[in-house]
Amino acid sequence: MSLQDKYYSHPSAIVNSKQIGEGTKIWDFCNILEGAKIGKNCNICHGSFIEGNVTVGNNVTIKNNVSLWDGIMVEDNVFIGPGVSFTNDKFPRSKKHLKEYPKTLIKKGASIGANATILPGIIIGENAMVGAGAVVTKDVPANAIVIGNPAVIKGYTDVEVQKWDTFVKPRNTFSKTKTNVKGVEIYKLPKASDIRGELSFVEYQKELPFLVKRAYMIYNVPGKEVRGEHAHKKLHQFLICIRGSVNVVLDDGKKKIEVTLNAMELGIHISPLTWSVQYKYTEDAILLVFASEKYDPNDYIRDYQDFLRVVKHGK
Ligand code: T46
Repeated sequence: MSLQDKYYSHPSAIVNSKQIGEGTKIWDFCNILEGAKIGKNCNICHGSFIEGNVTVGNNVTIKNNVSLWDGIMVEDNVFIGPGVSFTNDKFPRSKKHLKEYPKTLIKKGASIGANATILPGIIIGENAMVGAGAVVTKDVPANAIVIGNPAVIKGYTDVEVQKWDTFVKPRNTFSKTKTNVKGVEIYKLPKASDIRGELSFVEYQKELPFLVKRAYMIYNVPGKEVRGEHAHKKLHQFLICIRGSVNVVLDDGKKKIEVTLNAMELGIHISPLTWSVQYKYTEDAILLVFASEKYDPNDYIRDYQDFLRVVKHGK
């Protein structure tokens, strides 16, 4: 069987690459240069241009009029919308060429909306979603939804919004509720209210499931900033937003929830091996965190793929 029998290319397409996977379709007026590596079952639509130092994984969709320049890597199951503009030179000048082009990486399952622009050297994380027309100037974390120019994080894909006030018990009593994310519980803390004001408290083995070796506070966070984006190997944490409001995304590798911490009497217990993101801080927000261990940079898992691997295989 010849190479051409394994994939389809429209008669008007120019295909000089010899590394095209089975079942791939290359439509009219595409141009695929020698050296480009294209996986199986891809769909490369009208007018797309792919340079030689480009790798495209399996099941990738590239809609009309997309150019993939040298240095771009696209992993499996990525969707690239029509007219998406990739770039590989931050300060282009006519007839001046870089010795080496920055590497742009679009990770597994990510989608890029129509006419978005991706600056050179950007990494777009697993399952991220780039909105139509966004201008992506910074790396996009796994599962993030970004929009605008410059693109900012507006949310996370596939999160179930956890409304805490729908299931907590009446005020002034303590309650603890499991969530759909393994190892994450939401606590409604007790509160003593009287004419002098209010007092909320947490006590080990009642409202606090671990002994505290460390506490820290996060505050003065500019509204568009996103913190966290990591998991811990051994650390238990308990989060209380003691002023303002912050959204917390929690992910056990299978399910994701988003909780808005906007009341003093609300706490979240986060067990080890939970991917956590904190964002949408209000200007006045103060996040108080109790931690079961002293600070240890080696306890962090910062790469989402590593996190999924550890959750699945234990290492
Ligand atoms: C988490 C979320 C909720 C220390 O030196 N000691 C500490 O106890 C902590 C927490 C941090 N640091 C240093 C390490 C970094 O140089 O403070 C700097 C900022 O920390 P990081 O970038 O980790 O901040 P966040 O907001 O991304 O994450 C923090 C916690 O580190 C993390 O465990 O779950 O808050």
